[in-house]
Amino acid sequence: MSALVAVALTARGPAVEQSAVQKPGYRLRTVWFRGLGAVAIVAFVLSLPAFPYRHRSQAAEAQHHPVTALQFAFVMPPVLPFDTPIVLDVTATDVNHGIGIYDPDGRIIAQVQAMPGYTNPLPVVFKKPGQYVVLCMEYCGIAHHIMRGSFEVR
Ligand SMILES: [Cu+2]
Repeated sequence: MSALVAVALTARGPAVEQSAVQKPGYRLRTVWFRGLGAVAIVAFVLSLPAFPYRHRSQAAEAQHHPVTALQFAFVMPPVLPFDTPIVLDVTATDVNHGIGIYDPDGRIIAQVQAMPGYTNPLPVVFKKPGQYVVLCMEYCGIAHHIMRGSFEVR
């Protein structure tokens, strides 16, 4: 609010020709655009190592574990192996769901859609032992918000 008042007070005075503000305005816009572009590129490069699907090439020889989503639960193994390339074969029995896997620190490490009539392979390597939480990532019905699962990695 105070910023609006400050702008209103400093904007008083005689009108200025557009040509007087156009060139500095375009220059400011160009600098702003290039700055945002640089920030976006740096953020992209810095976040690449955290990309969760880098183990896809290991999927061929990995163990496969079935995961089924249904209103409003996940059916999956209670224990999964630590530091081993595995593939979760994710499907659904009723409607579309999303499966989001959170590590013991609460960070999401992988997600994929769970769709009826289709098995979505999700290659993953669990780098921390402990209790993982699975949350539905797509609104799937009245009890979507309580749809959660868990498994242990050891
Ligand atoms: Cu849901």
